[in-house]
Amino acid sequence: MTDLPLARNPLRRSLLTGTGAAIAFGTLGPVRSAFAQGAPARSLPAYAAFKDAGSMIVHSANTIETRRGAAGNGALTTVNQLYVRNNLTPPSADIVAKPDDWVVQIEGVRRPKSLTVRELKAMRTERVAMVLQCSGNGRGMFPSKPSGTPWQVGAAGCVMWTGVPVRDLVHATGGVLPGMLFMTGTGGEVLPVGVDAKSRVERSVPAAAMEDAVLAWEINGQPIPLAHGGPLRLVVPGFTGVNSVKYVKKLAFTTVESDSSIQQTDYRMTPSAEAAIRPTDPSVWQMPPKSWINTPLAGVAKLGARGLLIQGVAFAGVNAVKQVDVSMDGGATWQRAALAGPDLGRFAWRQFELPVQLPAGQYVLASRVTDVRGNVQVENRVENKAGYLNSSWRDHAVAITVA
Ligand SMILES: Nc1nc2c(c(=O)[nH]1)N[C@H]1C(S)=C(S)[C@@H](COP(=O)(O)O)O[C@H]1N2
Ligand SMILES: [Mo]
Repeated sequence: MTDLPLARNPLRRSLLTGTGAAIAFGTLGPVRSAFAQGAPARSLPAYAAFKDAGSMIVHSANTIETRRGAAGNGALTTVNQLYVRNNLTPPSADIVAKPDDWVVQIEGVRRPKSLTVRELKAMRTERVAMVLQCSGNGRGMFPSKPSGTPWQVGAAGCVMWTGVPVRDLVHATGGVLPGMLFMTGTGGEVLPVGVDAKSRVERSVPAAAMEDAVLAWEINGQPIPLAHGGPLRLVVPGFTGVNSVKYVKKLAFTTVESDSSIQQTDYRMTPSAEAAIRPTDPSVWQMPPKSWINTPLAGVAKLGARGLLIQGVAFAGVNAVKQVDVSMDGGATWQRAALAGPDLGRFAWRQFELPVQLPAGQYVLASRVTDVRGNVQVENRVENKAGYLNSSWRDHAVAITVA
């Protein structure tokens, strides 16, 4: 019903699928909330058809999350189980047909340069494992029901990227010019004629993030598929997903933040009471410490001969995980869990596990991570208008019954 005005405008309908875009067209008024989650879709869209359908929740053609627990407790998330989020309709698949021909411009350095992926591949490569998490992951747990996709825990995964360290590129191009405070990546979506250029996906992060950032062409050892930003993606470890710009066509060091809507009027921690997201509110950049349990899930838990093995994942943005504590009584008391599996570096998540024996009864299982700097996962979500950065251990707790 509320969809009608959009149906009359095929351009908007096909191009714009996210909250950022909705804000760019701030005149949409009452259609915004229906629009913000994209066109309803039950099956995987063609560009993400390779996903493991049984593991995914298809919110819309451009918002697809991993079901809680579906990806198990592996160190890395397989590409066919990794969530997908596009703010605009992705570019044509033609761009990944000849990935080595893709060109990226480097600007804001002493010797600005255009480089093909082929040329990048001839440079020193680096691998980085990192959590890719949408800023809105956990939005579905906000009782305030902010508009936008109601993600649970599955707009997140941990993947390994291979590419050229941005600091090497900066070195090769003569260094960053003085006064450049930000690193700005521009996505390769082609905006149809007449669409405001502010709708482009262009994100700025503090320039210091270049020390960890990579221009990547591989994800988990395979060429990056279109769905995840191939042929080339800027990845900014420790920062929320929106900062890792897909199909990156320009990497610029800039004096100011991008004037794009996705930078200025979206992805900011605006207090809930405000009417609109304001460019002065803090941008969603580094991820706060967060963990959640993947087994058991809420419901009746079956105990094995050795009791119950509580398992989950924990990460802390740019900082390594120090410890994870697990509660079985909704946070009244805590026990230290063991960190399991390989340590893939400070930007990756760690698996944690705790074997427990539980008499029949009801339990509320929660996990709480502490990073090496002493930052502790928050008990309660930080309320904000758009429902970003929900890291609350309370919201992520699972109620189980042991029969
Ligand atoms: N070019 C481009 N980059 C983008 C986006 C986009 O729409 N276009 N979406 C961002 C957002 S909001 C997220 S959460 C991640 C999602 O990455 P994924 O689809 O590979 O999981 O990509 C980010 N990079
Ligand atoms: Mo996102």
